[in-house]
Amino acid sequence: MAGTVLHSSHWGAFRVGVENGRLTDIQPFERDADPSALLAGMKDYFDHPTRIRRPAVRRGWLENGPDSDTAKRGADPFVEVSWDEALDLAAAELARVKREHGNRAIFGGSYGWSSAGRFHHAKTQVKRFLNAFGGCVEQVNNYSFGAAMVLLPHIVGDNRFLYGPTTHWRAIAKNTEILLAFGGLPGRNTQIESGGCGEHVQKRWLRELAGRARRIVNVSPLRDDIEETACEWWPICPGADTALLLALAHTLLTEGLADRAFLERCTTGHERFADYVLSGRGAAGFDAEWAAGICELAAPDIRELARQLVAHRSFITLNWSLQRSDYGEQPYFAAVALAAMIGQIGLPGGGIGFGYGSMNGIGNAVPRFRTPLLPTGTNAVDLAIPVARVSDLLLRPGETIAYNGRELTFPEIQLVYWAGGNPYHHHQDLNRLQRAWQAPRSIIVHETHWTATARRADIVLPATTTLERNDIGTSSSDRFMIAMKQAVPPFAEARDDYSIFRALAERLGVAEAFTEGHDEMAWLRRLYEDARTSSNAGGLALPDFEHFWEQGLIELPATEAPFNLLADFRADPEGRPLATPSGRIEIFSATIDGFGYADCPGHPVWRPAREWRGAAAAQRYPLHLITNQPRTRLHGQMDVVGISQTSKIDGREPIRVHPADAARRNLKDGAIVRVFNDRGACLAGVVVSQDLRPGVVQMATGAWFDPVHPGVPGSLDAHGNPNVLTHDIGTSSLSQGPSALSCLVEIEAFNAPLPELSIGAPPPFIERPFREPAPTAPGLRNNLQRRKDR
Ligand SMILES: Nc1nc2c(c(=O)[nH]1)N[C@H]1C(S)=C(S)[C@@H](COP(=O)(O)OP(=O)(O)OC[C@H]3O[C@@H](n4cnc5c(=O)[nH]c(N)nc54)[C@H](O)[C@@H]3O)O[C@H]1N2
Ligand SMILES: Nc1nc2c(c(=O)[nH]1)N[C@H]1C(S)=C(S)[C@@H](COP(=O)(O)OP(=O)(O)OC[C@H]3O[C@@H](n4cnc5c(=O)[nH]c(N)nc54)[C@H](O)[C@@H]3O)O[C@H]1N2
Ligand SMILES: [Mo]
Repeated sequence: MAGTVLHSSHWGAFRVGVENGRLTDIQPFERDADPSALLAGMKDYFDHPTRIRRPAVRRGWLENGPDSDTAKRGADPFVEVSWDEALDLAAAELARVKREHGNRAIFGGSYGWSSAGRFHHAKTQVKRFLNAFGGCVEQVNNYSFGAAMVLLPHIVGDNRFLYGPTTHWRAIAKNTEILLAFGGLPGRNTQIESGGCGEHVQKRWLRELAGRARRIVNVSPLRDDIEETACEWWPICPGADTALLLALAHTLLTEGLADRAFLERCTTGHERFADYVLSGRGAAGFDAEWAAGICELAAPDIRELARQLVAHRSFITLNWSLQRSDYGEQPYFAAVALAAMIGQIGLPGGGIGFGYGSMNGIGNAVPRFRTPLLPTGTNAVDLAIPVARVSDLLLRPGETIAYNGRELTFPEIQLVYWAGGNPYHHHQDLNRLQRAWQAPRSIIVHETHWTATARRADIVLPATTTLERNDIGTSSSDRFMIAMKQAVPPFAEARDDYSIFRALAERLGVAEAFTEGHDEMAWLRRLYEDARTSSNAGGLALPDFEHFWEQGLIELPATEAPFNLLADFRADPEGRPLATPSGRIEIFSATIDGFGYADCPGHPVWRPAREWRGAAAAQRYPLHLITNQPRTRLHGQMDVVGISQTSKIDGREPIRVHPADAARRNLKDGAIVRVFNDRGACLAGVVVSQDLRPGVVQMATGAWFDPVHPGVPGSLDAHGNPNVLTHDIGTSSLSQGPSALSCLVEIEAFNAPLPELSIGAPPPFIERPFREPAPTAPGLRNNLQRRKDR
């Protein structure tokens, strides 16, 4: 039997060719005019040698359980076991930790993207399961816009700027004359939409805008952050954006161009910010000449741009990357202040937005509807850490950090549960994470593939991929809801996360709370019908589940009237106030000021990054490393196949280097280099490129972490995961977000024989009975190491 099955992924909808239950090919969804190149890798990824075939337990843990030598994670071989044995071990360990230490000793943050389906969304499943079991320490916020999502509610009342609806692309394409895009509008990134998408829209709008706009300015260290569209490139120094924003504000103030009427009606605290801009650093203030030196741009250009931003309809967008750096709150805070001074917030195609080059759906015109969502129940443990403080949590039990006006004390974690995320992809300073990872007694991971995280777990449970189960793919910023029908049977012994948790819940006596008696299809029906009922109440008529499932998709109408975020507020600030204390845009926030944080005061300020050109470390590490999103994969997913593999140089992740920086180090295109700083080192293959400013090097995230000596923190990563180099420091006390993009490195030719890569094959397995003696002195090294870290 042959046919195609409609399905979806974070990189778009697609059709799976199936013959006799076997996957034959993957084709883009016919309605998508600009499908993602990532689809091409899926077929090989599905049954790649790194797929996890059977449940597996790390040898040391199988022998010694929670008393094992945790320093052996990543080094020990694995033992494949039956599902029953694996589930019994996992359930017994969960029960032990709960009994001996309470649920506060279980960390179930489990951050990560897993797959597009809303039911089998692994992180949500973990949460639901652990909540049914009595709760766990959770993670809040995200790596994407962790600083922005804590800051923005204080200054504009909520997170509509991030979660939408945001100003429509249509409004921008039809009205905007000057588009100032910090971090550009990389089409590479807008391949992706969380929850999937039926159509990729950004390129079309950008093209339409380019046909009529006066100026599109790509303010970015990388020229190709805008591609295929005529634009100006302002090759700003990384981390300098706040300086440029303050200088633009300075010109508006000194030339009398700020919109006083808007500031008076719609904002509070603008006088304090104006004082800071004009006299916060002596008589000259934060003027264009000062900023020109910091940003390495020309002062007259900055002044002229400021004048044009008020003279014409202008829109400022900052990509999320800008706040994923030291004091990442500041460029966002300063941009809101500048946009308020320009006075076009709420006008058609005017004002400010974020992330138009970060994700496909930003600015997409979609009617409001409720997306299906698996309820997670309530967590009886009242502690959640900001997501990027994971190593701190594990390394510093008993210590307290400041966070958004509160104090959080880290408990001692005994057990880590992770499904659907890859901390050895996403976290910064992986050598520090490796030390932190030794602290818990037990680590349980569900994975589809032998990622670096799966290789560092004690119990590994093989999960199905999305192709092997039924689900619903949808995002609130895409017009298509996709019935993701199972295309092929589960690979080897893989099970879906829901079935795994159901089996554990049965063993632990919480099956009823977890399943509510539903199987997969019953859940899909219920989630869909719940969402449909609320969407229908909102005026959108969705078909019932049977029709949806049979049709295979729902296409919502495009919203015709272009939406401008905060237009209602602008029209009537008294009647339609923001949810801030003043009801207005808070250019000075008394709330933030009241927290008393030197690293994030009450109004926007200039703070050079901790890791910055002028800093002492820059003597030894003169290159600024940008670790942006990969064109060739989603994070770590599909790194071992497809265009990700063909992009590698001698198997190593590419690093782009400016010709001047390459020449100074005598490096040719294709050379293998060691990229290093005090935190770590990895190999990479040089691509000499004019598309980045001198002094900046760029490596995408996502190469699977492959240290030469697994289990030994500090060992050279042979493959090119740049998170061995990035630092693990919160953006500020306000949001404690990740600050990956502030990072200095040096590179040098690597002339030694190239170390072999191990990541393309499964880890070593061993069979019982073991012939060599068991590892001695369990836990000893681990405890010594922990003491050293405190
Ligand atoms: N240096 C640096 N680091 C960064 C960033 C950066 O800009 N610079 N960006 C950060 C950002 S914004 C993000 S969002 C994170 C992303 O970090 P992650 O979301 O952790 O990265 P992924 O590789 O997508 O990890 C998802 C994992 O889920 C697995 N998976 C897929 N489907 C299933 C399933 O059904 N069940 C189970 N159990 N597992 C499944 C995949 O195999 C994959 O390993 O990275 C962050 N890290
Ligand atoms: N293909 C692909 N697309 C993705 C993802 C993926 O893994 N693969 N991940 C998705 C996810 S989870 C997220 S959160 C978004 C993230 O979206 P973003 O955070 O916007 O993405 P980045 O690629 O990190 O950054 C965009 C650009 O910002 C520029 N930039 C970096 N630092 C600075 C700076 O200091 N100043 C200025 N002006 N520019 C700077 C870099 O040149 C970079 O190319 O991307 C999504 N899109
Ligand atoms: Mo993200």
